[in-house]
Amino acid sequence: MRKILFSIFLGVANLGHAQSVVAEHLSEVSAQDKANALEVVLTGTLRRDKRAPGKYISLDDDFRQLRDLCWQMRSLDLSGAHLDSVPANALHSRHHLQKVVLPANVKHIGSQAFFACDSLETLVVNAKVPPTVDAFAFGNIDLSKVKLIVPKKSRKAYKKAAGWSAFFGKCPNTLVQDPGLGRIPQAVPVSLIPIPAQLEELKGVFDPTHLGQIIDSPELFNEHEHLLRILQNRCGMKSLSGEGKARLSINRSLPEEGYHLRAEGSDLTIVGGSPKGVFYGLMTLEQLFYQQPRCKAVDIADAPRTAMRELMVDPVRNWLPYEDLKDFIVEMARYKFNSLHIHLVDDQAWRIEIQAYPELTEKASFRVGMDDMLMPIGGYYTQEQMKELCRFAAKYHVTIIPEIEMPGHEVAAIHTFPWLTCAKLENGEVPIRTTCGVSNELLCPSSERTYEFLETVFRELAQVFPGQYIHLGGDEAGKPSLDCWTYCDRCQDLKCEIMGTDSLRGNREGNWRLQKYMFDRVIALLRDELGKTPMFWYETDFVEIQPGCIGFAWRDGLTQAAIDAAQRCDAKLMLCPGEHCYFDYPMGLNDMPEVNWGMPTTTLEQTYSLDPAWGNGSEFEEKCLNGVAGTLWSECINSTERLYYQAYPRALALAESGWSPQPKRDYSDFLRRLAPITADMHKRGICVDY
Ligand code: TNX
Repeated sequence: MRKILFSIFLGVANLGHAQSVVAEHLSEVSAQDKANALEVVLTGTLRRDKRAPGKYISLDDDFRQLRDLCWQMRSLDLSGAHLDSVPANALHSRHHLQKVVLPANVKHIGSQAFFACDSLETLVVNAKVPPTVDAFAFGNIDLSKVKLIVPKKSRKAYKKAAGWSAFFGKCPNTLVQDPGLGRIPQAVPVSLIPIPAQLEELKGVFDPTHLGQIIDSPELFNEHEHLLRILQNRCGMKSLSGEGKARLSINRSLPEEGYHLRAEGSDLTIVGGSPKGVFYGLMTLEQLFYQQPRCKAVDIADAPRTAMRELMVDPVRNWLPYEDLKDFIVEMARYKFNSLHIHLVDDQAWRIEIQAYPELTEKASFRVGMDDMLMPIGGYYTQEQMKELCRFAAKYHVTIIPEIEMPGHEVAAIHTFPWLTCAKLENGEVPIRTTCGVSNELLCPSSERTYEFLETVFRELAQVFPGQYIHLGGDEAGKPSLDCWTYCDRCQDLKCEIMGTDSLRGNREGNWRLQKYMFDRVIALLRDELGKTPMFWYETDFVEIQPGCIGFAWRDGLTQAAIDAAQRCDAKLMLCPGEHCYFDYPMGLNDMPEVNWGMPTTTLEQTYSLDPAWGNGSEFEEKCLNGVAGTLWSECINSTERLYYQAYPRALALAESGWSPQPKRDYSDFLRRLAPITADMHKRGICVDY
């Protein structure tokens, strides 16, 4: 049964007529009506899909549809529906939601069910007995602004019930029924992530409130500021008036990112191999204060196992506002990540201003829809913003790595300039892609105009991003791969010329030589002329990793093949194997289930178990291993809150895998140290669950 009650025009989204929808189940409602719905009334026995391993596509889950498809919903009335439980993450980060009515039979509210529903004004719960409430169900909402309406005779019971009292202003909105995480132990053992190479707990405590002076050099101006910030935020110190001394200094004989920290009595000393090292000492210091402003006295000697610890974000498939990137940097730096890789273009959008080609962002930075989520997704970063972001990130010793894909995952550019491809296009154009997956239209390697385009783009990019690295993509160029070029005579001529034989003309075999040709030309520009280090997603067809470049081992099951290539070529490799490092995959079945391409799951333990040397021993590690990366592809990450939810706590496990010596690592000890750190994240409004 389904009725459309009324329609009103919705200017904001420009999607036509918004509606009030009444239905038993949302699967009865058309995609467009779901996208337009401002008011939703459901009357059926609400379904929560239970997915079997290997089955990921869900169309029937009422809660997922409410959360992700009714993206404009202001009001949700479930008073006539049957449901025992509002599942975990049911309405996670739905910022428009103002009013919710829950039925009389509801008994339980899952963790993060209403996380960051920060426009919520009225919550009506018709259950006489207060439902049990899991951790952070109403996290990141100012509950004093929410009117809770419950059956008259039950008001007292709600006032007393765990998880509900905060609505009555009785206690702050902290964790309730916390399933183990976030509980702060009394004895306060030292809990650091990543675990330092050497940690000695000394007798007594370190009491920063007795500090009176910071002794350092002008070179450490930035670190000085960080120390003041930490003392103020963590220890409530507005000024330093005690007798203790904080000494920050550099000793170049230490590893560049290494540091020695001693905190005892009223004195603090941090010696770093460079300002970076001092900064990491300060990040350790801040974690020592997470649980209380006085901590155990410690002596720590620390340095990273791998040079690059990276997280990758994808503002293409879903948009990530510029300001949110800054917050993300602050958070990752706490765990000693030093690189943020931004995937700036793909089939679904072009997200960076290129002054020579304003059409790219004019035509390809806005679309409606990501798979079945019919919402407007738009935005791009100006060059000024990116320059500012790099300056900001530098204060946290984070390098920004921009990525422009080639020759595949480039539909946004080809949509703007169809001459970039040699694929046969219907009506001479290709639409912006609105679904996940792989497109067959590739940049044409045999056209000089392609190189003019790439050169212009990369020259501008090199001016905007001062960092050492530029990522060139290189993954998944069509299915079957590189076939677009099989039907281009000019490409086949070029291939035959490169190979010195006609034997593979008209055959897909050997087309990878064209990809190498294209990469070699761009690498020559970036590496030889602009002094950059090019990076790319390694595909086994490449066979080679060119000198001075860095490959990324990403495909499930093909890590050893990438390692073999790196060793063969004496090249550097980043490890981000899907099995451990793809944080876009859910941590467990049914955790944030989505319509997607069939994602597997990656548990926290699986991430933790990553050995960056992949069992290849010290020779590979010393010569070829550049670092580790965690990816946050955003086909299913449709809010910034969700980005954090996917990233953490797995990024903490990855941080430790990339930083700490293997013999120091132990999963159960990691879990112990994780509790106070996630508790701190909760306090700061970041939801993590595991
Ligand atoms: C594969 S990983 C891709 C991305 C997708 C991702 C989804 C890689 C280099 N390419 O285009 O977003 O899978 O997990």
